[in-house]
Amino acid sequence: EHTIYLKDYAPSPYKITAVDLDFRILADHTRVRAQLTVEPRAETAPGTPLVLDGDELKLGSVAIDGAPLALAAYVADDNGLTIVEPPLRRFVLETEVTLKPEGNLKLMGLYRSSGTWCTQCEPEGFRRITYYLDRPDNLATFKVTMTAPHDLAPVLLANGNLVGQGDAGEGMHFAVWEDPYPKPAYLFALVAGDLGSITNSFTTASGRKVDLAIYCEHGKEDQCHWAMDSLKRSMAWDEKRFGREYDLDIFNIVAVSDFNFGAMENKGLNIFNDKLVFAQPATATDADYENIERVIAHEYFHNWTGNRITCRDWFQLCLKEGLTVYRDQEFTSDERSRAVKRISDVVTLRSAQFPEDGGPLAHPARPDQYREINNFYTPTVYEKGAEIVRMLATLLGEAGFRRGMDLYFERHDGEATTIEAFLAVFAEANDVDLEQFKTWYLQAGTPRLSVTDSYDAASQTYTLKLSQETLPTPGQPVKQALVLPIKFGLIGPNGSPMGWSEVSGGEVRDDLIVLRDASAEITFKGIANKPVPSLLREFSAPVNLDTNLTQSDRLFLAQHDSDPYGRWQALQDVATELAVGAATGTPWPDATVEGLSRAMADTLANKNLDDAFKALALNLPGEALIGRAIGKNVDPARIHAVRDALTKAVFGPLGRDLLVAYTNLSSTLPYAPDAASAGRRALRNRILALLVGSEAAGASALAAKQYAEASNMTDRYAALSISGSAWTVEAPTMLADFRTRFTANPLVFDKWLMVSALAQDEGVLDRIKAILAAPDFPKSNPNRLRALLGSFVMSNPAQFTRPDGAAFRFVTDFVADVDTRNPQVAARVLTGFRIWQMLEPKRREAARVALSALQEGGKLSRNTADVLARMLA
Ligand code: BAL
Ligand code: ZN
Repeated sequence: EHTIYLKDYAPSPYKITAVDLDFRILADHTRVRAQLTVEPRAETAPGTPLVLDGDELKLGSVAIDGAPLALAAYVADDNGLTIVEPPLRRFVLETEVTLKPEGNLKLMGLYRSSGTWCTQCEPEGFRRITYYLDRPDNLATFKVTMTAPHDLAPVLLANGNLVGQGDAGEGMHFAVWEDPYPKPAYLFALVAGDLGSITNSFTTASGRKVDLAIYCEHGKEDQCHWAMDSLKRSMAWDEKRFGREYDLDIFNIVAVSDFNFGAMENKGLNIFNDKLVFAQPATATDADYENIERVIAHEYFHNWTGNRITCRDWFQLCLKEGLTVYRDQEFTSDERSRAVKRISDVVTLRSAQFPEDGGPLAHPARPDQYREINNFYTPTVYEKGAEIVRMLATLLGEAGFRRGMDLYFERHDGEATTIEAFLAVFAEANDVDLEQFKTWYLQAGTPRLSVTDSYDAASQTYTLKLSQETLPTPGQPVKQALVLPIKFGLIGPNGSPMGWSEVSGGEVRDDLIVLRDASAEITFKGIANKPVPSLLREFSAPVNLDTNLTQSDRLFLAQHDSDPYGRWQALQDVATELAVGAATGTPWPDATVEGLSRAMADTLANKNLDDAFKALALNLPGEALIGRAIGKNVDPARIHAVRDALTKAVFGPLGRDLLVAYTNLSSTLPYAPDAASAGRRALRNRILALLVGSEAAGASALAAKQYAEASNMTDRYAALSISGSAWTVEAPTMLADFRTRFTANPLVFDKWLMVSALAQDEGVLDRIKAILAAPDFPKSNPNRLRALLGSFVMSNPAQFTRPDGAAFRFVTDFVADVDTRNPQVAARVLTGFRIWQMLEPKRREAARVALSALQEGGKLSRNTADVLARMLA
């Protein structure tokens, strides 16, 4: 199988500078005529062929400067079109191809979703529309003419500005769009369909009025207002925080129901998975609202970090993705609670990225090879990529980071560039060396940071011994030391911060230790009492931290750390140690469980902590996280049982407090999506989960009551998922009710699918099979498939890994089937197996057998074959 290497990067011998596309869209096919202005590079030798990418295109004609090419002058095959001996001067290449968007179930290139024609071109979809240099370093201006039947497609949209439109006779009409900003083909988009819309406008800091519109299926316009509000706030925030203004007169968003990604940042025409647009209180949860806000912001922020400055090649994907995730995280932090956002992001990182980084699919944030680039839209590229940018901001400080960003925009606007160029602007703007820091982009694996402390009363000296280690990952047996920014504080016995008179042995700046070597020993002088260290505040580096802190030190931190993340982490650490012990044969000390229980009660009662924080704190680490803390020979069913038992032991004694708090948090106010209201609901629903989880008397009936009486989807869905997960006696009736209550809404159907997939009882697999086998199950829609299968493999470890291997076989059969329609969805679901080598022998063997059978079955897409090969390597 063909592997592509970063070291082989070379510019194309030709560049395409201008693109003129003419789409004739008909009910059963689309004809695309492309006029590409092509120029050889100065150094291109005569006779160098022009090799254009193409995938599943039906070629009609080829001409250069208006003259049809003889058959011998070009070769069209499965991979594209080669012009054997193009002129060594500027010329116009004209091609005509026919597409079948109606049968395009891969959802890459031009396809139809509920009748609407739309496109997805990142990373390599444009080659499914026309022959092209489908690589991000070719920047061209685009002019697009679309002609389509007026009745099927009254709305015709493409990138940039609308420069013409009119009647085209015979029931057809046309529109002409021009994008003045040169762009790579992956940012191309068009939409043609019968759509409704809402409109608004935004005036930029320099006074440019931008017309905003969100397009959607007729009848859903009412559900787009939150997305519009989020867009306007994003535009204002990017001006204020990064000095970035929008640069066209129009910004359009289109919601479609069949989409592989969450959304796509096409220049001036973002296309969204409709689940990330539609929100109204009766059908969307607080989490949906926050997600919509985040993704609207993310795609908008790409206009500068991604579109104005793009990637030279796909190895640099995290140049735009990691940076843009960092920017959207900062947006959410500014709009909502910074501490809550940080903790939530840490949870996501640990549950999605750490398992990737510690398993067979581990890869650097900037990979140096791939077989299928679609498989690299990963938590490592996105979330670890954002952590790397965050560490840069921590090391340089806010002002230093902004200086670097300003220089980045100034220097690289209009370019396709690299991680090296990105780091260079920060180094230059701050006069620092980032050579070692760059290793974060090149090295896979989650480092382990070990810290032990000691105190000498006689000399009033306190010492921290730090060391770091990163275990080998596929293809990288030897690891370098990384630059670790470690935010910290020392806390005195009375809970107050402690200072020191002198520090030596390492790089310490105020509240930041920077560890650059494999180890360091840092000594603080003038310390009158033994402190408790709060380490890695704000989770300032994406590492696994090991310390010599005792459980009572942690309980102390849970009470006294001024860093909310630190408090939250301390509670997590106490619980993790208890759960790991119990799952591996060390019964938990009752005193520690009681201590944790009291700490949880104090957290609940604390008037200085906000509800959203409490909702995160009053929770035990997830099963997957406990499994990773154990590390090998993992038995997920045992972990599930231990976690249930720990929930009862810790929260059972708090039953009365929890019930009182639950009642006090009730609200009769109409639903509002703001952070404070959402936090209140989050805490109340967390408490409900604890009551049900600790089997408090009447708890399952209380959940059923909340479900029945809920006035919004957040409360209804919480009650449903809590009951469904525990599979309470009321759960089946609630699920049946939910199904009929929302029959007409596919996005709510996804919630039903998710709850169905996450039930913790042994009947879950058979129910999933039955759901999938129903003749009307929409087997081509990515949202439906991810809701059912994605949730099951990623978030129901105990049932997915059942020891008889039945779930493994079911999932691999599913992957083989979906792979024939949509390889991206198939490959993504398959990544759920990434934990297989950590399992205990029986489950491990069952997983290996299922994976091997899938491989032996043959005929897999490149996407799925690539994941599978790495999984079994
Ligand atoms: N560029 C693909 C979708 C996203 O990350 O915004
Ligand atoms: Zn992105």
